[in-house]
Amino acid sequence: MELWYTEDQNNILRFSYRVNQSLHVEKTPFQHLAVLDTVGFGRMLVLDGIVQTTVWDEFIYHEMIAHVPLNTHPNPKKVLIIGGGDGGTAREVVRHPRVEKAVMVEIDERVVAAAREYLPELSVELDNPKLDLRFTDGIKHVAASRNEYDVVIIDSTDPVGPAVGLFSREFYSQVYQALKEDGLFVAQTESPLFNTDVLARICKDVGAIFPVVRTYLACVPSYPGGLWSFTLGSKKYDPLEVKPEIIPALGYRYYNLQVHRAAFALPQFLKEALGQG
Ligand code: AAT
Repeated sequence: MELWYTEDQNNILRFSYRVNQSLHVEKTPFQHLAVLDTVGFGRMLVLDGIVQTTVWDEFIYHEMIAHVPLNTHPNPKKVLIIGGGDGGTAREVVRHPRVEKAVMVEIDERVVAAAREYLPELSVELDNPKLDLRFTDGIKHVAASRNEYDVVIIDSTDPVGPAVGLFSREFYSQVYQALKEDGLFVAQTESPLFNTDVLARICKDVGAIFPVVRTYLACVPSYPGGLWSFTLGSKKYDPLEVKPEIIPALGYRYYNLQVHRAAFALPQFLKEALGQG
């Protein structure tokens, strides 16, 4: 008998994965958590019925959410990661040679525990001495930080439940204050096709606070529609002016100089919806 897991991507679309077995299911204080072993995508982390990452395509999302901002800032010594409980973003951040310290603030300790047990490819660097892992609400942590970080990476769930506040204008203002005078941040900002309105609202809010706002895209097959967006807000550095000589040779699987630049090319409907480019 074939087992299938079906994700309701939104109210008009369902996506099904063929599954070998369910490895872990629990209700945490914050969300429903499952780890599935799929046939085509390898192990998969599911929170509240939404696929968060899979071993097969995680490199695309994690390299793009980490290395675009890290190579836009010439000296990203101190980095804050919000969310990212699977460890994929932290893995990319700590391997960047100019990062000296990374603080990771995840609200749900159980996501990290599940990643440590079932997703070793992602959680591999969670005990790296550069990383300071804390379990609390990212909103609280940011509100208590002033002029502290070079780069902030918001690797959050969709804007429902505990992540709603991570997509608010007030939060982006707090991120501005938590950054140093030449700091920058990036956030995963949903599907450019299915959530164009959300993305446009985010760009407007970020643009009201940061002098530089740029959205970039990558293909993440396990997210609704495949095409995914990230939005970068910066006090000084423009990601389009990336300096090739500062990109460290890290054995990337997706990211490189050409991808960095090309990711900011926006289709016409998005240029118009976001007022960019
Ligand atoms: N690396 C890709 C995986 C994620 S998971 C996002 C994480 O954000 C989850 O572990 C969740 O517990 C955490 N989180 C949610 N809200 C908060 C908060 N307020 N503070 C700190 N951590 C939080 C991202 C997947 C993107 C999916 C796109 N569809």
